[in-house]
Amino acid sequence: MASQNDLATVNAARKLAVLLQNGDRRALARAITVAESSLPADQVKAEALLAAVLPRTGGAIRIGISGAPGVGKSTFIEAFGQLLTVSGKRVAVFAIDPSSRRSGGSILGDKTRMEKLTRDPNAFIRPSPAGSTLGGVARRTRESMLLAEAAGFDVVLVETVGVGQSETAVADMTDLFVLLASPGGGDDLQGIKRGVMELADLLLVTKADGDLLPAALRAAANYQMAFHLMRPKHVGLQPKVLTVSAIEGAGIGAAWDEMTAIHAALAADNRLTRLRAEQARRWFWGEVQAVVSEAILSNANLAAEASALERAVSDGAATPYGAARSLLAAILPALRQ
Ligand SMILES: Nc1nc2c(ncn2[C@@H]2O[C@H](COP(=O)(O)OP(=O)(O)O)[C@@H](O)[C@H]2O)c(=O)[nH]1
Ligand SMILES: [Mg+2]
Repeated sequence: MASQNDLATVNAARKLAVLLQNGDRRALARAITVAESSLPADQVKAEALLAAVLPRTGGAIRIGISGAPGVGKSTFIEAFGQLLTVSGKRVAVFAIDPSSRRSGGSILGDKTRMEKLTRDPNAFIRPSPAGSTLGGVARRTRESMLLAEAAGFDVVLVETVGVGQSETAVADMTDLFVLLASPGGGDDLQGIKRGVMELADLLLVTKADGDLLPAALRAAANYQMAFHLMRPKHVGLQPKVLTVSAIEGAGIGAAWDEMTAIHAALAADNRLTRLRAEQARRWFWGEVQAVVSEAILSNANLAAEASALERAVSDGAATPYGAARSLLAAILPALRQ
């Protein structure tokens, strides 16, 4: 019986894949909803769907957009996205916000800042998937990105909330990591962590307009100096620092030109292929951990065994490694049943 249900599910997935590959935005929205669902039937469907579209993925320029809250990410994406759609490109915008709930994801609140892009037929904007763990949220965003590529989107933007570990997660699923910084008052680099700067391929100083213009130019010079003192992320590709004003539309085209130049340089000598292969490899090992954890927690006996071992570790009665080995010994026969 189960296999007949699965067959129907797989057929439904194939139909959705065809609609998706025709570029239908509603099909993309539905496909992402299926991929985000935790219902077992949807999981079977999502897996079939992703397998069906996989050969059609990889065609987009994948760009992470990061920066502290209030720096101007959403306003920049509104202006940048329109520049791209006007030139005939199709743009998908995703977000990673592990703190978001269905009712109030960061982009949902920000849709007011992306009013025009939201209504643009060549744009697709999706709020962050809900989730308590960054890993779970990141997995769904990666899958959504693949689905958008299969639907023919040329540029995929992933916005981070600019706090916690989300920057690393986004840098690990995109080709380029663009860091936004606001014009500071003085010489300080506004507490942007060195680790985050090291992820950047390009830094954009925002709000370079009106009274803030001189401060923006000063900040840009300071950031450029800071990059000179760092080892570049990619050999021979020193990150540039540009100023932009999303409100006046200044510098947005230059920022895109720089992004395409970096992307072309990475593609030319296969670094892009290697980068994506390495990202896929890490994703796989992340999934191995996730799949094993899920298998444990969905089996009552194993879950009980795991929490007993967890307690033993917290109490100092067992070492984490020893406890993990004991759990593995319990899992192997259980999986064969
Ligand atoms: N002057 C100026 N203000 C901007 C610009 N871009 C964004 N802002 C303002 O900065 C604030 C935060 O912008 P938002 O896009 O929501 O930032 P996010 O939290 O990084 O997404 C808002 O009040 C914007 O109006 C800009 O280019 N120039
Ligand atoms: Mg925002």
